[in-house]
Amino acid sequence: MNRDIMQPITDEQITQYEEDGAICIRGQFDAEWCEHMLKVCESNMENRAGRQREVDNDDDPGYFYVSSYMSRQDKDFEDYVLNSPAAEIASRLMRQDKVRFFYDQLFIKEPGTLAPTQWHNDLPFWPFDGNHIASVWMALTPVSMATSGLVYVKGSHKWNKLFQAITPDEDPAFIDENMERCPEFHKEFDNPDYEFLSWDMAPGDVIVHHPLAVHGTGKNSSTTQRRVALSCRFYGGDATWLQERKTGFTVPGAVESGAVTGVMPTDDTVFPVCWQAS
Ligand SMILES: O=C(O)CCC(=O)C(=O)O
Repeated sequence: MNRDIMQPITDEQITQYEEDGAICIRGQFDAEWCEHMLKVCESNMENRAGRQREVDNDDDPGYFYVSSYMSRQDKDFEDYVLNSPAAEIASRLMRQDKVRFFYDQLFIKEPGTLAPTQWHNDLPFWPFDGNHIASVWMALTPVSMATSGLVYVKGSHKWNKLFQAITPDEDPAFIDENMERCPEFHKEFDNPDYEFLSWDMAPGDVIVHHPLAVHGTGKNSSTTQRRVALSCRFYGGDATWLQERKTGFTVPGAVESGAVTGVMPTDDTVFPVCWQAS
């Protein structure tokens, strides 16, 4: 399984990430990573390492499974976080010479799942502030808009807006009533005021997005194709802790390790360095 990126991240890709807030990067993970991590992610639905959320409504023939912090309990996820090319990709797109790990999150939508991923941006979910927090969302199955692929509002990271954090199960602990609910942008697909980005993806392709990029998905309309994606968040640069954020999101060990508002957390156990330039 490859540790280093398989081809350089280009200046054009960095500019695209900065301008659009999201970019699809292909061909950076070898087949062994893709096959191995698909198995690891699928078995997580059985062994349940990490912290789970799910949508399993009676009126939904599918099932939406979300797990976070698997890497704290499962060596295979830890190995991916620390030793796959994901951190280097994030680092280079953010023009950072070093990134730390924030958390990993798994999203599985069974065939026929009606539950969307509601339109949102990520920063309001987290006790963090800053621009240099990139999510690397890796497709482990074929993904298209029909199978609940992500759609982004191009350039929305520059609006400097925080929208209410809506978890898949709509946990009220996350919702800051002082924030605006994110508009339902699928109703704006024909509106020329917005441009939307989405990609058909093969296993091993990744989308990297900015913490303020607005994104969401529709249902998984396939009757046969499960959609599996692994999202890892890395930070550096201007990222700082924000204890006062109203969110149900807790980072195991963070406060005990001395994370304080306005300062980048640098505890090497809770937030290990995953990649740095040599
Ligand atoms: O995969 C999904 O449905 C949601 C992913 C997402 O919102 C994220 O990784 O930030």
